[in-house]
Amino acid sequence: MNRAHYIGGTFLPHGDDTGPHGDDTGTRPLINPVDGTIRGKVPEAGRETVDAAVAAARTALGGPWGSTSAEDRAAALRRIADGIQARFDEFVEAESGDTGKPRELAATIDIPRVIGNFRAYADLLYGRPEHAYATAIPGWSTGTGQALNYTVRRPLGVVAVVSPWNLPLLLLTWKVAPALAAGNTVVAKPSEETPSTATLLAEVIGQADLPPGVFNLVHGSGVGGAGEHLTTHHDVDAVAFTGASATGAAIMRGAADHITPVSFELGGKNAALVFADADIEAALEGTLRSAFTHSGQVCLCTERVYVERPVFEEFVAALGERARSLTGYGPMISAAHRDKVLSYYRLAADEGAKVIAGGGVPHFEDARDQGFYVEPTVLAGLPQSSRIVQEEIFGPVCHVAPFGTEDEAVRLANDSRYGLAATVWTTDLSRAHRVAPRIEAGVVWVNCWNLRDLRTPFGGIKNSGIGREGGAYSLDFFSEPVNVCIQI
Ligand code: NAD
Ligand code: 6OD
Repeated sequence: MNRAHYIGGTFLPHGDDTGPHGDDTGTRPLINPVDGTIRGKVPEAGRETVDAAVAAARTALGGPWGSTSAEDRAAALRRIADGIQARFDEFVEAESGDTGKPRELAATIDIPRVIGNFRAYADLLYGRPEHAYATAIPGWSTGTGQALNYTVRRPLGVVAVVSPWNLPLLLLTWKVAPALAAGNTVVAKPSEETPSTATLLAEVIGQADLPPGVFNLVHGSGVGGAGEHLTTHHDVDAVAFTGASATGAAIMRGAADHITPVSFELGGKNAALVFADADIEAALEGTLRSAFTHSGQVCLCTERVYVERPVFEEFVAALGERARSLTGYGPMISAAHRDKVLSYYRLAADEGAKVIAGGGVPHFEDARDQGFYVEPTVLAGLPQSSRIVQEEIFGPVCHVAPFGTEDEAVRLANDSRYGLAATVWTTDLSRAHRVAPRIEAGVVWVNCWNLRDLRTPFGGIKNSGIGREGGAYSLDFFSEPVNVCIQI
């Protein structure tokens, strides 16, 4: 597969045959996290390549795309969704190949959601209300009678989309679809670790009859690379970013020079609160899923579990047993990320944590032993101030601690610099309603986890993000209201 930049409706030649494009800085190897082998190459866009992509997006804004109706754009999004659906298996293969996630996960979550993102925004365009206000002319103004105000929304312009490696195309299209729906043009930069499905998307868009330059793709790394060139670019009108909080802070500093609006979905250290009145079986299965899906490499994964004292010992023992029996899980994305996660496992041991399950590296006696696997791990016994309890690890690990009262549970959940998501397990309806709104997080699930309705607001507070995406929230971010006032 040729993972090339896609600019102005054309894939640029790169790498093997032709050498780097423009001032590209060569290629980097793409590593298979399952067995450590090299599975391809990714070009590293230099500044000229990023400039060319932004220029193509700017030109496309002034072309036919700039005057498309919502109906035309909805039809374009549906053609993209159909194009992905037609190549479903190829997308699954590429997503699973880049990330190492089990094919089943890519086939049941990632790629269906990618298609869902395009379809959802095609549908949502029709539900957009337009506002009009009849205004009485005040005495001090000239003229008499009334004025009519109406508010139209216009696209922001050229939008930069920068996305991470964990749910590569799901998170990229979660921004690309509403950005296009609102009439913007896009320059996307996927993670350098997972460029394949974004490249397939460019192929699909190339066949979906969108004007050239409406969607552009550049590959490359972040700091000092394509990501930084793009997000600091003077001709980019908005940056939509998902990734680590520290990266968000760096992007925000760069965006400040041009007062570029940003939408950020950042890190998390998500809490689950398990009350003694919960359906314990459901809470156990839910916590297992929320801690270990995609080996903990989902920003919404639970890394802190607080359990009410009367059921604490029983819960910890059962969660440990279930974590030990997990099979078929995927690796960490890279050797570097595996080493980071293992450094937290070592820190936990050094700090005297009780290792209830895992804590090391699994042995498979096959090629996976050269891959980047770590064991699903359950820890207990550390104080709330421990780095294990405070820092995002982004691996298959959770720490379980007891609580005594509802107030204490809420206090512990909120004792974090992050505020992305939380889960509450209780059968007491009043308690659920009391507790959920007190939790400092953008999303609170009660007796479930990661149930997503694409119309609902999604995002974090504190270090977990700025703004909300989803449904009308995304369409609001990706467009600007303009008020027109006519005296009548
Ligand atoms: P990352 O921040 O390292 O990289 C994300 C993207 O940003 C990549 O494309 C990268 O090349 C680019 N990038 C890095 N530095 C940059 C810079 N200075 N300027 C511009 N671009 C830059 O994140 P990651 O390691 O790919 O992903 C894991 C992180 O993402 C975790 O912290 C996780 O919590 C977070 N995440 C958050 C959400 C959410 O919805 N809140 C979703 C998924 C992942
Ligand atoms: O489901 C979504 O829309 C979403 N933004 C999920 C984020 C997952 C983070 O890894």
